[in-house]
Amino acid sequence: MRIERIELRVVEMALVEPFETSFGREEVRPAILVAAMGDGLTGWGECVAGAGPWYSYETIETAWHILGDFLIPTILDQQLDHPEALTQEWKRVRGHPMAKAGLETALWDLWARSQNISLKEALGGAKDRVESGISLGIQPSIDALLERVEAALEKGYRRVKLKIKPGWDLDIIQAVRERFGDIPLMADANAAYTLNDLPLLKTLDEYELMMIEQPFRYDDLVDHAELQRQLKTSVCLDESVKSPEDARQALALGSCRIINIKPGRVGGLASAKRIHDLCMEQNVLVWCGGMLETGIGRAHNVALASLPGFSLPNDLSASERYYHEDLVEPPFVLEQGGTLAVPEGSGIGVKVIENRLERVTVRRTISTA
Ligand code: OSB
Ligand code: MG
Repeated sequence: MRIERIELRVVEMALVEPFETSFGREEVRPAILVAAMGDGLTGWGECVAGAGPWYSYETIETAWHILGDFLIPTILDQQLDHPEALTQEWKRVRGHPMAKAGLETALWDLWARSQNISLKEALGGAKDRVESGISLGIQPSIDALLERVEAALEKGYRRVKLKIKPGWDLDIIQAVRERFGDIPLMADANAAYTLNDLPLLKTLDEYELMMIEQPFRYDDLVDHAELQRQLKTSVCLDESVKSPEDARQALALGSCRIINIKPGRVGGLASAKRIHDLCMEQNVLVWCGGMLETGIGRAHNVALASLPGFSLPNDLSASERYYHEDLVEPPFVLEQGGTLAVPEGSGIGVKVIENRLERVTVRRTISTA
């Protein structure tokens, strides 16, 4: 198939409730949605760059620029091969994994549709349902947090992740353990600590967390390795792993025992799959992270999480946990045993609701061959 047309749009999605992490607070989630077209088919992708360079250096503006000026021109009017060939071609563009992933995921969807297979099948997925965890942001008070945890457990979420930062860490973990006992619990620091906090981080061992996610700087591997040597609790990397090469180095250094794989952060599904394969070979556990995606990005993540190595609950919650109205039909719902069903239809297996999409679109551009 020849790629005839690519549409980019910025959407702004109001979150059901504000999401606060150690790096900031979001009430509206912007995203770039990518539609790649050819042969009468459309493939959808989502770029997870944020409004500002807080989680990583990429933003909506940098991704718009890299997509429009460098990535789209390499594929427009070209024959669509298997999407795994793209990663090689895009090596020339240094960094910008979120921009790459936005387009790469759209091409996976388009390619799977052209083969009339599901994305799950295209990726080599095995599971029909994936385990759902929930990520709870920093709350105004401990009581507010305890309420959120209770509601999440009642809904059936398989594990709870608490966002932490200095001053919102030991007390809240202790409070949650006291109230809810030995539920599957973990913490995510989004790079808020340094090796100077080692004494505090060591006291976390008492609380038997499943893991602590990205305690140190957004690109650190060396200090995380030192921490992992000193902690009983498993270290999980998020921000620091932006490519399969980063993952290989993290494993070589012993920087973590677990990796949170986000296709959006690592340049797309092909890289995500390579990290999964590498971790499986070396007995490092993986799960699929999230970036508050709309149903489009969520569908990609759910298909990825159906691969056999995703053995821990994922940051893949129901659509209603993020948005009052998701952009896809059917929305993702929490089902039996705290799981999401992996769509079986062609490509991402969910339908984009065009009129909702129009309502949240704030910018748009079309490139044609
Ligand atoms: O660090 O995993 C993170 C959301 C935005 C940016 C970074 C992170 C997160 C989450 C939410 O934790 C995960 C989700 O999409 O449910
Ligand atoms: Mg994280």
